[in-house]
Amino acid sequence: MDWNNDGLHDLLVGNGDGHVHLFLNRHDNSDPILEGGSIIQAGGTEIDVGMRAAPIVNDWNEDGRKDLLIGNFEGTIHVYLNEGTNAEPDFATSYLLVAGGNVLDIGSRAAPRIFDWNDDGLKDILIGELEGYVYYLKNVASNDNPAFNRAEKLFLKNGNPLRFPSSKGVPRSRLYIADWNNDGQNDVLVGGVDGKVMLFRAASGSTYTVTDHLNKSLNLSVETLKIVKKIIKSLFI
Ligand SMILES: [Ca+2]
Ligand SMILES: [Ca+2]
Ligand SMILES: [Ca+2]
Ligand SMILES: [Ca+2]
Repeated sequence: MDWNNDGLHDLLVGNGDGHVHLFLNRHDNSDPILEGGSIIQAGGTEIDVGMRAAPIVNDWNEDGRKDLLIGNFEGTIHVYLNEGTNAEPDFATSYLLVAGGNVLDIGSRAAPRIFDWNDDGLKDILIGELEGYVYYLKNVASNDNPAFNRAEKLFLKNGNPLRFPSSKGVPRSRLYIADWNNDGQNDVLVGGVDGKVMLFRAASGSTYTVTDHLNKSLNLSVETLKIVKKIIKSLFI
């Protein structure tokens, strides 16, 4: 993520207290050296989404300027549209994401990702949350003015909902989407509170349809990745 458009990757960090911290890279991309850090503001005051800020950067309204979407402990997602430039983002106000005619409330600890899940050319949202599930918000409008029906859970081929299991209380799913095994189908990586990462893999040659409303044929199976715990832990602290 290049916050100030200088070609150097920067770091944006959501904090437990609801703030979003920016650390600008003042060196290069092969050996980043980060500046001390500042708290992102909107309307002249520090952004505060309550608790457990989970920010993502995306040009939400497709006006060519990066915007900010922030999930939080309340289970909502705040949208901050950039009224400045890409080099100097500036935010005034925010609104809460709506789905199915109501303010989206996924429960708790909303951790969103933006991705065109059903491959129809419209960006969708996938959301991790407190209970370890992954919710899908299908964009039924446009890319410059997205609109969503109610959130649906992702399901596995066995009919169970995709969920990060955890022996340490609430799982707190956080996800990333990538074609992990390079078979041309998107897979889902989910991290949880215990520091582990699970891979939910779309099997090749699948004839299974997850659910009709997902409008996507996927055969999801699960593998636990034996990734060194201390490395993964550093990503989710
Ligand atoms: Ca930069
Ligand atoms: Ca924008
Ligand atoms: Ca889509
Ligand atoms: Ca794949």
